[in-house]
Amino acid sequence: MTPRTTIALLLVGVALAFGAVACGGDDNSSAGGETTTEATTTEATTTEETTTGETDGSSTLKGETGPGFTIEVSQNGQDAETVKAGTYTLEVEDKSDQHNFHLIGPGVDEKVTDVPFVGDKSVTVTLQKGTYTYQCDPHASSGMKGTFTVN
Ligand SMILES: [Cu+2]
Repeated sequence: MTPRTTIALLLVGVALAFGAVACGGDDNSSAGGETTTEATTTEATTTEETTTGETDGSSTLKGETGPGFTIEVSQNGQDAETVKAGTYTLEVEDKSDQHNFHLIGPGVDEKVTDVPFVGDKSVTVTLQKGTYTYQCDPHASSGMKGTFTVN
């Protein structure tokens, strides 16, 4: 991600340099300068969107299970305790082949990952008012679970 960001910044820098040169020239080249600026904006926006999608976002929930006997759900980097009703992208990071991620609640019974699975998996879930439980099925009885409230 860092190399990509660096390249994007370099491109912006080059584009700005060209723009400055164009603006410094005669009046006829000002249109070209504007075009360059627009292209730069588009690239910068694309980079931001990609970054935002990967890190947070109001309609994204993150789930994490393993590598130890821990499971959690967070929103915007904070432990999710109350969440607004709506449709979410649930991004689960399964860090162990001994645990899974299972979300249970009103209208939802979603085994996002299986026990042997290790890696990232995303699902779309629609959350309604009520209490949702996320758990690792083999270890839920040992406390490897949690809840959050949807209102
Ligand atoms: Cu487990």
